[in-house]
Amino acid sequence: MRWSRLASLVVVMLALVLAGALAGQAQRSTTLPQDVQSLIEAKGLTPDQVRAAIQTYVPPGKYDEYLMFSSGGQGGQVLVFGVPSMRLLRVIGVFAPEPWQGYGVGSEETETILNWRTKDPRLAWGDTHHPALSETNGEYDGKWLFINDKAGSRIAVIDLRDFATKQIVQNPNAVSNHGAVVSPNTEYVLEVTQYAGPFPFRYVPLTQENYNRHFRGLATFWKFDRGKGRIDVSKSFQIELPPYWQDLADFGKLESYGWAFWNSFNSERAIGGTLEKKPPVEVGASARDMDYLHIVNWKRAEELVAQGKYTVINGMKVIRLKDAVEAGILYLAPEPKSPHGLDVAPRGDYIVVGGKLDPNATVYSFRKIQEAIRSKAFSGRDDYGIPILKFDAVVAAQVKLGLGPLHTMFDDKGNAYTSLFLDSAVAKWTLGPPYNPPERAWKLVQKLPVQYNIGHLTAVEGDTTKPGGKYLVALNKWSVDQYRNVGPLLPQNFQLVDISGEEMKLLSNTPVGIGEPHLAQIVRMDRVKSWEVYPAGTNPLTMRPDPNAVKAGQQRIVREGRTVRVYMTAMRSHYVPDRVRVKRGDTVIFHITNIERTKDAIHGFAIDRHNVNLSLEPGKTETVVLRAERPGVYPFYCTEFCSALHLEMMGYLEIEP
Ligand code: CUK
Ligand code: CUA
Repeated sequence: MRWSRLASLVVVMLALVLAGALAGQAQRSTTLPQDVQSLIEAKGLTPDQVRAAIQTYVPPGKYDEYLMFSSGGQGGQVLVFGVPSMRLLRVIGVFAPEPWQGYGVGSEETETILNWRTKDPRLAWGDTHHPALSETNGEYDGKWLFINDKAGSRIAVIDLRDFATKQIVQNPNAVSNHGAVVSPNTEYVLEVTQYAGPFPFRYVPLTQENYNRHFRGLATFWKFDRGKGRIDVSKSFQIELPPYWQDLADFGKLESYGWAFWNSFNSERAIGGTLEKKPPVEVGASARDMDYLHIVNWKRAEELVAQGKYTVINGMKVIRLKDAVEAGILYLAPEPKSPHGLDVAPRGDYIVVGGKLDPNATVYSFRKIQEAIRSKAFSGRDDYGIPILKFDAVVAAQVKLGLGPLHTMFDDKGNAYTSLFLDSAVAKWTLGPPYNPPERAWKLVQKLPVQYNIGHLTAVEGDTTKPGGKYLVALNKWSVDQYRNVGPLLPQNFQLVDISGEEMKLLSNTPVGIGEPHLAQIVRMDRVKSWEVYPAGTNPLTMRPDPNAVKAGQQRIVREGRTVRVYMTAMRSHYVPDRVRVKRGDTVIFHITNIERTKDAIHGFAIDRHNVNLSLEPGKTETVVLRAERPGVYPFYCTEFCSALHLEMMGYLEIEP
């Protein structure tokens, strides 16, 4: 008895001790040390981490210094981040419907943009790779953003007054593209094909002979009309290229203004055939040690077009390959094994190429290229008759960086930064004269490990004539062990790096769970001046007054035969009219204007059981065309929580049998 009583006493005491310990633990997890030093110790932070945290912290009410526009990859959009906080500020719907913005779900304006010239019934996605900010004198001017869709061979124009897509053009002569890049004064947006296709596009049986004869690459110079803010297809032109797989391009600037450059891979012209026991494309396309840098005089191409020396194919002016060679518009230069990135240095004097399967950054000198062209320093011609400049005659340096160099950006201190895909690192290295004296030229300075598989990197205004230095973002594919497991599909990993000092320092990690971003560009916040509200009655497609916009008191319903037009207004917290009755088979056209002028008065317009949702920011007018097919009484309602009586902001659409 005594023993058992003692035992139970021990049990009770143990339980008390345990409960006390648990309570202590609970206390530890909810109460943080109040002074900074103890907090740092409790979290086990290193001085570098503390510095990074302070450097990237943007307190409530304060703004970021820079905006980063990133491609959203297979998600088909553009992502907008603040830098250095790396907070996601906006997603811009571009090639895929984006319901929050009312993009491609019912509004005539946005559905017109999404389907522009698209022969496919409906391309509901896109693969965005390369955002390109508009430039003036080789600097970002904060007015427009362009981005490509690799899968749909399309280019989109985004207006930065409202951060919304305004135009999508589809290439009628190409099936695939890689990149949008902008000339120093936004004269052109250049789209170069990725995978060659039959030219002009049609069916041709895929044999090696047909491939060599009928397949082509294509460079499209889309003329941008700044006044209209749109690509002018009638003033655009194309240059026919050999069926190599042209890759990312860059425009020359300052001393190389008027020229453009892009690399290529698969100059072997491999076409696969794995089931027939032929080598896969990856093997065939990596057989040779060299591929071809393309060197193009676009100013002269422009003159040729002005002289009428082009062929019109599917509505596009095309300079044929033979004519381009004859006119001295197109040259090749060897470049090491399966290159990928190509970037022109800030002064336009050097062209840096990363060789995926070569450990070097190969640097070409624009001056040497010009001399080689003048003195005809050719090592021969390719199968299509294009002169090949002698490698040694045009190369300024090869800088050994590590495994898998891809893309390069620049700072304001004469350094270049190259992503190393296989090494999972960023290499910092010095440019040659005039950026650095000869003794400091072409030297690897530092390699910073990143997590993992870095594709592009981007530095503050790092591809302009005046790079900003300060920050760099490594755009890594996959994050592996960097975040809590959220299933087998890994988030991408953006890493912010301080490049203001001698040594690169990692500042922060940002997971991106939306798509695989490729390139991003970082612009100074003060260069982008967007609208806070739309001018009253603005049509977002034309960015002009909408003829169907109404003011308070002008709302009405007009029937013309089987068409019913509803001139509606939205304001807190009601629609006028809020009851619309139509008959089955009618066409109902809603013209809806948000007549508010304060910037926190955004409304939506959704119709239950219909594919309709608009985002109506103050001043915007949009149109919905609806075929009344299924009799019923459907609520329509506001999808933005706009006011205390937001839930009451609704109406009924009656469709009579
Ligand atoms: S590409 Cu993706 S990492 Cu399309 Cu610019 Cu190089
Ligand atoms: Cu308007 Cu909610």
